[in-house]
Amino acid sequence: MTSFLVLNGPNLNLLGTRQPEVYGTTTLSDIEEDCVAYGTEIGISVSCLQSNHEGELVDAIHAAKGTFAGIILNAGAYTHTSIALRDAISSVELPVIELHLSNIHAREEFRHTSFIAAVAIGQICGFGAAGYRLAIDALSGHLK
Ligand code: CA2
Repeated sequence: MTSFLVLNGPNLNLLGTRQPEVYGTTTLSDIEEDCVAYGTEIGISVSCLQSNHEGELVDAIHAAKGTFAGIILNAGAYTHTSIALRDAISSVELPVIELHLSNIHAREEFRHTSFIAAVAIGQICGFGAAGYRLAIDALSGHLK
């Protein structure tokens, strides 16, 4: 069975507990459960991981090679700073969808820059928690 990794970065463990006006009221556990359930519905095995640590995210991207057909990545604030994550994505040659809950282009200028975008197959942002299902569909469509 095709497997996808849903990888979430720093502070996303706080979803649903603070700043609901920006990030909504859905918790990360809700999102992860929904990704797994949606995967089951469409015949894709979905695994989820969250880390607040850049190196752990790099390790997870490396480890994905050979296990997962692709990665859905919400790198949080590392999106705007991390050459290490970008290099990790380039090195594994797996399709990656860059995902954000908020529309990063409609927010502060520093969020308009993504180090991930150039090595991702595409970016989904601004659709809140629903973006994760959109990303699963996009990744699965890309692999067909
Ligand atoms: O919109 C997104 O998904 C972001 O990746 C979220 C990051 C932000 O730095 C990116 O620019 C856009 C921040 C995640 C912080 O999540 C929180 C959730 C609840 C309370 C506080 C932070």
